[in-house]
Amino acid sequence: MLTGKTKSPAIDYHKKDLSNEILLDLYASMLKPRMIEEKMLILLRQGKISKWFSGIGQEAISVGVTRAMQNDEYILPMHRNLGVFTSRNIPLNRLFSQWQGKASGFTKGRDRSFHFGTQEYKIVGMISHLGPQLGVADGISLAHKLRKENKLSAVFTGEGGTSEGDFHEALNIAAVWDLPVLFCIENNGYGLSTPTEEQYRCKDLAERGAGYGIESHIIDGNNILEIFSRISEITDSIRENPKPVLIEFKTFRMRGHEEASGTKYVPQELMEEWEKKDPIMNYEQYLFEEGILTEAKKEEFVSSISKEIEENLKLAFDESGIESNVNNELNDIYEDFKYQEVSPSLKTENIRFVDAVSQALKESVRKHNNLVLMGQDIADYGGVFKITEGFMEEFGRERIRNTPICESAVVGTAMGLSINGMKAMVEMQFSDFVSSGFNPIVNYLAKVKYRWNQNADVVLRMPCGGGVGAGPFHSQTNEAWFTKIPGLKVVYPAFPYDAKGLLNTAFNDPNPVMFFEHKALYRSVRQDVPVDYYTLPFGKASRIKEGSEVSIITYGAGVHWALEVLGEMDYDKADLIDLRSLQPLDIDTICESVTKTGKALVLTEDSLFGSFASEIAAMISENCFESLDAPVARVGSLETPIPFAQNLEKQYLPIDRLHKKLQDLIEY
Ligand SMILES: Cc1ncc(C[n+]2csc(CCOP(=O)(O)OP(=O)(O)O)c2C)c(N)n1
Repeated sequence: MLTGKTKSPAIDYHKKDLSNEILLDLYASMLKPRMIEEKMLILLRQGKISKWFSGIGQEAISVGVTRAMQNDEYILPMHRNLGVFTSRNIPLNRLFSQWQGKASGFTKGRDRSFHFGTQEYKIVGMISHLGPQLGVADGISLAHKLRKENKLSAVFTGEGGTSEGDFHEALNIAAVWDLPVLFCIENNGYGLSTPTEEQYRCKDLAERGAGYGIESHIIDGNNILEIFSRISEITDSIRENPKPVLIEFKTFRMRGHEEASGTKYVPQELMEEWEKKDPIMNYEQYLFEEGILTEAKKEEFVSSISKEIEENLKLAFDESGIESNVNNELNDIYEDFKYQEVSPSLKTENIRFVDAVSQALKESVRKHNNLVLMGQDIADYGGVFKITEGFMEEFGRERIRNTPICESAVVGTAMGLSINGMKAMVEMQFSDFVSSGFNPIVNYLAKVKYRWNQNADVVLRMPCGGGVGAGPFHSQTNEAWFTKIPGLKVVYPAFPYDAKGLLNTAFNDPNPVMFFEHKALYRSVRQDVPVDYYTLPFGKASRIKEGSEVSIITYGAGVHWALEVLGEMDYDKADLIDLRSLQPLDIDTICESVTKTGKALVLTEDSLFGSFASEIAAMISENCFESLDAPVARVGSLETPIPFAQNLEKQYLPIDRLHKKLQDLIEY
């Protein structure tokens, strides 16, 4: 592939005033990923590596873009961008070890191929879901913009990935916030086996730029000089005047989606046509014709790259396999966090739950000057629950940011802020809408620390819960969607005092925290709360009532329902435990209580099947079986969506069933 000489280049090159040094560097920089790939294809056939996504024929894009970026600017590549990694001079043995799941790679064997990031080389690799990458670039660039650093990020997607909602959301956010992001579409003709005409209807994807109100360009993705010169001009202009720019690179995927899948569905003529436009052979020919490259010089490049590949492959193959050790795995789920107790002052005021949340938020924005709040209508309007009312006046529009209705890319943006040294909060307008941002939460934020040791310093505020007559889409309590995902912390206070202290802790904790706030408690529950800043630890339940005959374990609105029913029954022998935080969970307090009483009732607002209450019931059975005098009782909502009409909602929620269940358990 690298030896042939074409008659004359099928690509029109203009070197303008580029020095020979740069021209040769661009050549060698394309040659390296090509030679690595050719080696990988051999190893694949020998069964020495497992899977390979080829970027052969697309090297000019990775190399041209990376060379036009500054080394301290982030690049977010996809699965065919080996040239980004090699152009950032990552030692090849580390790449090879990464692909073999070994310790010198970037993920301790936990993720494969190009699914990793590295702060050292300012590369943020993809997750398999493709699109979320784009919102992350928004966040990285927002951090640059807020710090007035005149830097941009460049993010890649295939043309297939542009059909995902994340593409639309990320471009839209970048547009309305004028974020310095270079969005690079590599249009290589096929998304797996799907040709472009089955992927989208517009003529060129670059046309979409106009739809977002952003600049866009079409660039020949096989012409390294056009890419390097035009992207250099564009990146200069973005640095000077922060703005998003959309580039559509026209290129072609010369091999199968991955090596095992072949290219049978691609017409042979198309292959032949694009083979003539090979970005390396053509450029090589051009350099020969210009007298810039000689056979001797080419041989020098080839032998030095080949030596580098062989030496580094040997290092990787000689490295032993990753050690498997359960503790290593479990210890890398969360970023270390040393909780610092800030004790409450004696001075208190009687405030509502909603005021406590608002106070913690305000104090945390004051305390952390790198914290950015994002949410729909949270700026001038103060949020639908008025929690951020007046914030914009104190902190300004840069830190208190109204977002478009783009939950997924906003969560991605929060991730990007964290990658680039900031803290972020996202307010879901209602916790129900988190389903539109579910993917980046459970697949990006939750897993990123485990995958490549990057924390997600993000708090997601979740106004949740029923009893407010708001129907199926404004009333859910969806904590169980998240409690089962390793990597997330889940906090669910029931009182203003706890809400303030725990929310302050959430902002100190460098991990992703899902903070549930029950809407029905916002204005109905009051408490004397310290006026100053204080913190409370996660993973510590609170004993609301001390009793010896039955344990009631619950959280959120359940705590108030339990208090109500105990009052109605005039029963004072219950040990009432408010969990406050679900992940981490205070198993010790639960077990201690159940061991003492011998009876346990677990109460949740969620419908029972697969609920968090079910998990606690299982834990009690497993850990406290010998102390139990009765089967563990669970009380929750009906197995239906939550209905709107008052009587239906009342019937759905567990409160009316609680009395009887508790009575039965006491009498068991
Ligand atoms: C959300 C999601 N859906 C489906 C897939 C499976 N998948 C992986 S790559 C791919 C094709 C991507 O095409 P494109 O974005 O054009 O990139 P290319 O592979 O052509 O470089 C598909 C369907 C996935 N990874 N993520």
